[in-house]
Amino acid sequence: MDKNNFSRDEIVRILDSEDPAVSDELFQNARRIRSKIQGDKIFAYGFVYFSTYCRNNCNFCYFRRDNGIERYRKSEEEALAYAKALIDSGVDLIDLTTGEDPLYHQEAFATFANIVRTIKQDYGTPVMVSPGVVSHEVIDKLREAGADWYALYQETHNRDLFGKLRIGQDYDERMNAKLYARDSGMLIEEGLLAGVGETSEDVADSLLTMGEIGARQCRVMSFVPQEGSPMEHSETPDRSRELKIIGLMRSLYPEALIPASLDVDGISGLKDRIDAGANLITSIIPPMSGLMGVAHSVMDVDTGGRTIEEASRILGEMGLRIATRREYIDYMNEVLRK
Ligand code: SAM
Ligand code: MD0
Ligand code: SF4
Repeated sequence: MDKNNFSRDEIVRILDSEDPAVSDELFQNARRIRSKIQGDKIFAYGFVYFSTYCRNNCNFCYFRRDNGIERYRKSEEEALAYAKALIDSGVDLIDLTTGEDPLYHQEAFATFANIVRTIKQDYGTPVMVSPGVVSHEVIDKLREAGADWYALYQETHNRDLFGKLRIGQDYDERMNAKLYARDSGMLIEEGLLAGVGETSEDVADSLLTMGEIGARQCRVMSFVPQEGSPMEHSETPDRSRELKIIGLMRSLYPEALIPASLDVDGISGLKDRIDAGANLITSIIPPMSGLMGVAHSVMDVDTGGRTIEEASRILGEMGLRIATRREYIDYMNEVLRK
């Protein structure tokens, strides 16, 4: 088996195999690759979901427009205070996320840009923006304000399935926003959802597409059913699938950032994802902030489970540690941007 260059058929075979020896070998190889590239370092991102308003109606999402939930918009001061607390706790980057909230793309765009600029310039910390699909002009301004990364997940690269998940949204418009950001010099993150009706062939196509479009961060999250959404009663998938996808991503893209998202299973899901080959912890959230996660909007947030301290403790038991911000910045500039 050629370890770093799986064909579509091999990917499908690994995904479909029920032999534990196949996943063990995949994960071992993934850990070996990670450790060769970055030793005992694991990166960590702070997550600030500063507006939960959204104009879209994604079938899987708690924050979809038609869900009658309580929503918030945080002010510039509040968002910056959360970001600062996360930075002081030791995260390597701040991920500024919103629902597709037109207010922050138009009238209140200055607020968004100010938050990015302050974190980047005054706090000396890299920034990822996850605002959904925005115009090229907004992407330009976010980049000029200092955003290093644009995160926008297709969820699947099967257009029919995309249409069933991201109701009323245009596949190409979403993809093109991402490609525009890449071409204008930003790093991009691509992502897929596991357990939303995709086939193993669809997953293989997503994995290969991530490489073709030059995504430097590649994510998979297991679907978690959301109250009040059309997929509320769909089942959450067995995590073995997400873990194998993480292992495959690491094998295919040795240098990529591959998240272990605390959003799916909280802090208790960290170890398995790191063992599968992830090299980045995402969704570190300031405790008692009233901020939300995405897939598990509240799990572990207020009790302090999603903190650097907790993550460090778990990594320590595995002989790993959180990378310093300097180490992250060097990795971004010397490995990912090369
Ligand atoms: N609104 C922006 C967007 O959709 O691009 C930014 C928000 S981004 C944090 C939302 C991402 O969270 C989705 O792209 C999806 O991958 C993930 N997500 C949302 N609902 C989820 C669920 N129920 N289970 C797992 N992941 C979910
Ligand atoms: C996470 N909840 O990292 C966040 C989110 C958005 N860029 C990321 C899905 O798990
Ligand atoms: Fe809105 Fe993003 Fe949720 Fe879709 S995934 S409903 S765009 S917040």
